[in-house]
Amino acid sequence: MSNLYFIAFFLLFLHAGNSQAYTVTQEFFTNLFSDDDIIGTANPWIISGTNIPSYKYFTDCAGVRLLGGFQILSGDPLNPAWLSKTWTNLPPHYSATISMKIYKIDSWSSDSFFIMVDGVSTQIYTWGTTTGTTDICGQSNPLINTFNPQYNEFLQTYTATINHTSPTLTLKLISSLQSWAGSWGIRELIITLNRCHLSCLTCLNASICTSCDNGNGLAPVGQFC
Ligand SMILES: [Ca+2]
Repeated sequence: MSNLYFIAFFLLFLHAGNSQAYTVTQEFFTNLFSDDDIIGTANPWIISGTNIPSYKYFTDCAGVRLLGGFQILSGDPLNPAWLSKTWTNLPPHYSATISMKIYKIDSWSSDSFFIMVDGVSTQIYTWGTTTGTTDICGQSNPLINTFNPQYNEFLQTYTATINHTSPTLTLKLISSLQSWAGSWGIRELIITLNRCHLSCLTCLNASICTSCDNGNGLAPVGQFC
């Protein structure tokens, strides 16, 4: 290896060490949160839909607290319940990792649940009358002589890393449920950003800036500023 290559790799190593994850939010991990933590913060959640209550936006399901849940976030033929929150002034980044636990509660009939980022669906789950194996909250299955799983609950763990560069990120959750018969809730939401190198204004990934925030041009070696 020539000295020039050695220096180039050394510079790359130095710069790569400067990139880092940035936590946008981490919420709804305890069993103690309340409306104050949902709609009473400086950056409150927006909760909307025809059938949502005017207060108490949380429920408990089998010992854990959910944002939403049984008959808090349910359906309507025209305006089903939805949640949304926007985070602003995000540092330069190239992707976002979003994770949460989603609780399907009671009767869904090939209805879908949409995870949307900046107005675009990043994940669609479709759940039916046989989704879920245990009846842990919400309404109970009718006591009839045949197995009836319609009102069982189902826990969906979601984790995805998506391309994202905007300084603003809006998360919206909504279902296609038509009525009160089915509900949904979430908990343990985490959003992290995979940051650009600290010298970048924008970047393609942790190693390649596409513009600089300090008036400098891109360096000839390693694509940093
Ligand atoms: Ca149930």
